Amino acid sequence: MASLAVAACGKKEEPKAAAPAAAANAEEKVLNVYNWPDYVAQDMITNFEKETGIKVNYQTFENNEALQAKLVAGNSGFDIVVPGSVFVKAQIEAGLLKKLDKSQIPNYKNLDADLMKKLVGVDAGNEHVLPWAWSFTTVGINKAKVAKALGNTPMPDNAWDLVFNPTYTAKLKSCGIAYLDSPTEILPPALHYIGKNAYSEDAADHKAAGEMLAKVRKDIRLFSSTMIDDLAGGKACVALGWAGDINIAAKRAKENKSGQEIEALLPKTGGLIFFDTLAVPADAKHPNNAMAFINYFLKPEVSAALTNELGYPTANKASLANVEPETAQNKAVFPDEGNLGLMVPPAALGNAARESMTAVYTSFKKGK
Ligand code: SPD
Repeated sequence: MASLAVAACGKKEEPKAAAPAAAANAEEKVLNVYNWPDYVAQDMITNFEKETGIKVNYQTFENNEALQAKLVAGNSGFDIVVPGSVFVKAQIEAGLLKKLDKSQIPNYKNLDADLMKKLVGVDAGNEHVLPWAWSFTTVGINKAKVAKALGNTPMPDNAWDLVFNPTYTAKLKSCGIAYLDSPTEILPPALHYIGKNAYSEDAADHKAAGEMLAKVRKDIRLFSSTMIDDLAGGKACVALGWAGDINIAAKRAKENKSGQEIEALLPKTGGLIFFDTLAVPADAKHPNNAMAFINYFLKPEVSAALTNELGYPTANKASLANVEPETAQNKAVFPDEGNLGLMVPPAALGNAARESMTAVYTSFKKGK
């Protein structure tokens, strides 16, 4: 009665309070998602469609550079994209991402506040993005093949030597070394290996990393966008890749009963932590559906399924109870405090630094 009386007096407070839901209903029931390959739990999309009636169109991209090009071109048509933390700051500064409407994301409270602090450097106030998953860039190996190719040479103390030190790469080229195919995936670990800031914006540092890389170029078999298959299928015995994808390859090799054991190593000098983040392009046509998707993803059991099935750690603290013990105890999924302390935290790269890295990477890849 009281609310009817207020409405009869012509006051607008109550309709305003109901605005987000009304807006969500007004959008056509469509959501266009652009994510990395092998990065969603099996039933997540169908379950979201069933629960919300929103039809999801799902496409994938292979590296941050490809996503960046789509966002910069504009009118991508995507409502949800998943940029790596290294690109987020520049994307926010260029006005490419919308602020999240947290009033439509009640499950936002499930996120781990400590991990969210790690993103503040790329997204001040955590206003635009939140983690889909995180992991670290490292070296992955097929244990038996690497042992055979190294022969009498023992495994190095520092796992990065397997991909950057010619003494090791010369031996491992026989079973195949694969690098990720992207300047911003290769230059940061190369800089870290030569003792520079992994996210240095100094072109002279990039040049020095390029000189180190040139010495191993002849030993690199693949620049891979299909690292999981390349490792699990035997095209490569060593990978400079993401721990999460190496974990997937390990699982696949086991399921295929290949007898091959694949492992993501924890380098003594540390891997490079990254976050892949959920974001909404500034020109998204279905931002309310995007918020519904984010809120759905943040349900504990939904976030945990990504970690259980794919070996990428979740930043959803409330979901940790749903993570299977074997996955929770796997240090290649959730590194312990000691290892985390050694790792390079996520950071941003500006446009000029990325251009300089691209120039160095392109010459390295061409072998010139
Ligand atoms: N299979 C999922 C791959 C996601 C990798 N994103 C990594 C970005 C690191 N900079």
